[in-house]
Amino acid sequence: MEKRPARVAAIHDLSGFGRCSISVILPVLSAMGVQVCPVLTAVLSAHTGGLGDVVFRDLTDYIHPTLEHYKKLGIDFEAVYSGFLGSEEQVGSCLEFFKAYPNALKVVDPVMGDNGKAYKTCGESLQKGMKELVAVADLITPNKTEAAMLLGESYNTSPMSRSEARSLLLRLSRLGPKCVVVTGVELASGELANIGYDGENGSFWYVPCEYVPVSYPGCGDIYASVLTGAMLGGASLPIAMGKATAFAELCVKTTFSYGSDPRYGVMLESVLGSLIKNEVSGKFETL
Ligand code: PXL
Repeated sequence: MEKRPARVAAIHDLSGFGRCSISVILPVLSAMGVQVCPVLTAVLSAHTGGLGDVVFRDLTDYIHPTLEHYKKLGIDFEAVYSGFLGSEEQVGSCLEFFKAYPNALKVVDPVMGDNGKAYKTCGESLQKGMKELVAVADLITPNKTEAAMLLGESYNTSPMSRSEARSLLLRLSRLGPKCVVVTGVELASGELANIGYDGENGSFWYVPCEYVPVSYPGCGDIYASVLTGAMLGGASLPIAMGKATAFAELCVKTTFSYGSDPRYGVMLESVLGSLIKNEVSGKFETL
């Protein structure tokens, strides 16, 4: 059998400035010893979070022929991981990718919005398409806004009890995915946490995170990448969640300490070494 690092087809955009999507996914997964093959959905001069008029080039017609090329090469992937899509037509191409590699871990980060609002690139038909991807996924990683959008529920800012948090995870798992992680959930206890459900054994998990009063783009991408890398390395869902939370927290706290413009993203370069040395591990509890 061929011996090599795990390989991921990462279906995301490349945003040149602002440290999100492939610009962070590639270094994070490489640092964890995972090979990333970027399958670009769009190329942007910068992310869409407040940096003015971005240059946007859609790559919808690039994804299907890329898959055909990989099939012809006979290469395999241990994971197929989708994120920011540039158009609703790209949903069909992602479904083709998932179908072409049935043994791969199917990770869907349904990038659609934040803070109760859809990103301006994510209209209703793309939101509908994301549900089709979620339905075939093994693991999904919505934030609270995206969870509400997937469920067709209104965005609720009030803190959740633990049983409401479990119910949210279960409702999402009924859309199809085996494992569900929701990031950035405020609990009635006053804690901010990432919460998870593993449908393999029906377990619920809770990883508290320290509150930092700034929000940076790309943190969801960093979190989902560490989660994917850890799962590919054989970690259980709660261990992977603990590691992903700890690393995202390190990125946020380091950046916050410099007081840099939040739109520029987190200072990944300063902390990547700890991921390479495998020094990052976190805590978890049952939910
Ligand atoms: O991190 C999510 C993301 C990915 N890609 C683009 C974005 C964003 C969030 O704003 O604008 C282009």
